[in-house]
Amino acid sequence: MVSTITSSLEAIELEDKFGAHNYHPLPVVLNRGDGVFLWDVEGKRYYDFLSAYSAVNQGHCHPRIIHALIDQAKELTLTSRAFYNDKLGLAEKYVCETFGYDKALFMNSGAEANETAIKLARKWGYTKKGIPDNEAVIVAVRKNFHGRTTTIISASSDPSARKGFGPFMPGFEVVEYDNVQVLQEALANANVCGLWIEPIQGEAGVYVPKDGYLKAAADLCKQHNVLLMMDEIQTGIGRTGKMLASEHEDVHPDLLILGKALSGGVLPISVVLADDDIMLVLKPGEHGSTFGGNPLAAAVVVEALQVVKDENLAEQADRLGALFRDRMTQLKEKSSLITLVRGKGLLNAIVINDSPQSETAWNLCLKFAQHGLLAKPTHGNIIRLAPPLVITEEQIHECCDIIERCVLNYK
Ligand code: IF1
Repeated sequence: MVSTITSSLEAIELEDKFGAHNYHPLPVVLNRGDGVFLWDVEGKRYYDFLSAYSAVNQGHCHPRIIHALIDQAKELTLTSRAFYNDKLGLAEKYVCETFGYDKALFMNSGAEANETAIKLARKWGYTKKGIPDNEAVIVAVRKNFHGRTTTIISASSDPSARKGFGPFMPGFEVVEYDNVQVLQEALANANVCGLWIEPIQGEAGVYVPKDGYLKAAADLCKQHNVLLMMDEIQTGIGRTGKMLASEHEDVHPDLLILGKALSGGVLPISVVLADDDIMLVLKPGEHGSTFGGNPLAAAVVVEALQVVKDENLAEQADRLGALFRDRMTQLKEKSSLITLVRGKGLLNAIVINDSPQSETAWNLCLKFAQHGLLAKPTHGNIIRLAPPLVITEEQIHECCDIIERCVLNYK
């Protein structure tokens, strides 16, 4: 018999006893979400400044997306790809027309979409670029984050992502991010099939590369016949002030990798988009997944993206993001606690004036929570601040007031 949780402590104790300890959550137990707000078991309301790592750009439980979910759930949720269904083709057409590609391959998690992109780039390298079998190289960059599978962490430069999980997948060369010179050298290797980057490095602490880096990377890929594999799982779907962060530099990746807000945080949906000369290297039976392209996800993704367009969420992120960074920059001038403010659109971060090993950022996030705002440090002394894109100007100011009060009174 499943009972209900009546206190935060009870929930935390249950997870501690019966759940793997692969996370260190803030001591907040949530049971309701609506737009920019979350509530805990005791009924306290919070502004969500993490947005499930940019998966709820449309706001928690967006009525239109929930409606699409419920309507489809009553009809058909899963057929497997052994058969066709009447929703997948519509969703494929919708995302191809939205992002300007010939074909889409739906998966579930972001990691699966990145794994799909790796297989596509490699197979394209062998069949189209003439790379000798099993010698394809994908160039990745330091401080990347693309997921947690053993192949993906094989390209990670983060010891905590790799320690204890070897042996690793060969075929990755990791070079410095935001450095065009090293790209020139790395991409000149005839065995390189892909360059795998994020347009802004989220996990690394919202690291925005210098203007022109993405464009230079795209040009070098063209010059060396290398596929540009752009992981927009966190930066896409309006988060940085454009539908895709790549658009800030007019870059059109060869392989576009999306996830998270593709479903508005309602269920796991990811997708890889590419043109025919790349996507058609995959033949029937060579790739897929049980839930990939299921009709429930297909119905949700169309509505979730239409909400982003109808509510002009990318433009909203651009406008309110600038306002937010202005407020944070003013705060930085008033407090020695903040050394840097950076970001684009509503994907921002403040860097705390303390070592990455210090508890300062964590303690500050505990203070934020006490004052009704949820955020969490990434990499020790960096606090990512990323509300749902449906936040209003008035709410942005209210949240900046909360952050300011906590920072200026921090002891
Ligand atoms: C966790 C990080 C963020 C991503 C990019 C692929 C994936 C992610 C750019 C994989 C996922 C999530 C994973 C989540 C926390 C969060 C995260 F801290 F792990 F690194 F956002 F920065 N590419 N990021 O950001 O997508 O398989 O998770 O659907 O693992 O705790 P996924």
